Amino acid sequence: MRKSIISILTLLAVVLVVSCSDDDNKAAVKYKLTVTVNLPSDINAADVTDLKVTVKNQSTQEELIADVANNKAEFTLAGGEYNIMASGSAGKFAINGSKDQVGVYADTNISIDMVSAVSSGLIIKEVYYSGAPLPPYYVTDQFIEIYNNSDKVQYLDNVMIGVVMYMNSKTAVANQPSLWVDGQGNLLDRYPIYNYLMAFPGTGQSYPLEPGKSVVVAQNAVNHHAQNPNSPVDLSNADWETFVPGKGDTDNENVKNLDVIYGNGLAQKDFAMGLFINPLIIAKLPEGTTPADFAADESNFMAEPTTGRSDLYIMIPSKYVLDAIDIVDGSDAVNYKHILNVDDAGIVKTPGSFTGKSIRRKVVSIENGRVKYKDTNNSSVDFLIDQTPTPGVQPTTVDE
Ligand SMILES: [Ca+2]
Ligand SMILES: [Ca+2]
Ligand SMILES: [Ca+2]
Repeated sequence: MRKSIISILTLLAVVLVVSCSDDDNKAAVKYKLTVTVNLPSDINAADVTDLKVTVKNQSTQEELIADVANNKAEFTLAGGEYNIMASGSAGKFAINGSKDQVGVYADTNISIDMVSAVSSGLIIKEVYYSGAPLPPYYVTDQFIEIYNNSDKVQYLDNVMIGVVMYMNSKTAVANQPSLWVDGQGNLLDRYPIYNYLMAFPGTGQSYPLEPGKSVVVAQNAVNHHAQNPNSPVDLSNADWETFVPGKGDTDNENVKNLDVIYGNGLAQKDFAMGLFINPLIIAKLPEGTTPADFAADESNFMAEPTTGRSDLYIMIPSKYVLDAIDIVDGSDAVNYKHILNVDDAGIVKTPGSFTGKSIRRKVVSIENGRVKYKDTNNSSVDFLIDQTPTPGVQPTTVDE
């Protein structure tokens, strides 16, 4: 009896060894991925430097980087789904491109069309949107900080702030491919704004922002930490706040209010950013067009595709975007982009909600106290996640 048990165990062990090595063999199969990068037409190939391709395995998060030679980068990869990102620079231009959810289950060739961008003067330095640690449920302490990263005075007048619609409004499912696509499945070149579109008031040069200066825009300009010790911020000294009249929103009379330009049928009590997914843009219309003019033109509105809902969304053209961050929830297995590569070639994967943490742009240099932030139009590499919020405070050390 004992002997037969031992031989059964031995047999099991052999089976286990055999099946393990079988699995190892399967995992060991590798495929060749060749990525061809197509440079933007306005970029001279001779000016391009630091051209690299990064591939990231979506399940293991393993990352590989290869230099581009003769417009190609090659990888040897285990089978799986990959996010692929190409980046480089050409003088004052950052060039970027990406492709998500590329399945590599055989030798594979793909090409990426790159886009060029010059950093705008006004950038989003920091965003805190994730909510204070629970309990209690406390999410009114959100803020956005806008910084002048250029060497010239920039004007906040008529700069608009909006969250790009990131969910199916009928099912309330957030993490799914955007509905706002063309017949080929590509994101539209204008963005539907969720909830409220807000804008700075002013007549053109009413609100100058000097180089190296910032403004904090609070959802509510109050001392949140005093109201809820779990909230990391005191926003009572914010420069601006979002105030929606007639909805029971609070108004700190010492802090200037942004204008409400439009609220759609889902309009809430206040301008609220997404707690999990938060594709954020700041934009400015051409000289002479005010946000109110824009909102008076019905061709600038669209209903949500495919769901049959009639609520209209105001659509902000990509060409007017100053800065954008495609923030996704890193705890989701798969993430979807809502912002075009030309505005943000990457995504910021955050650890989720109710963390009391912000995301902040990396500091590339500090000269005579003047901070320069990284803005390659690729938030995957431009931002630090999981930061203790520092509204209105610029770092004193360089991040990279
Ligand atoms: Ca408010
Ligand atoms: Ca106020
Ligand atoms: Ca940017």
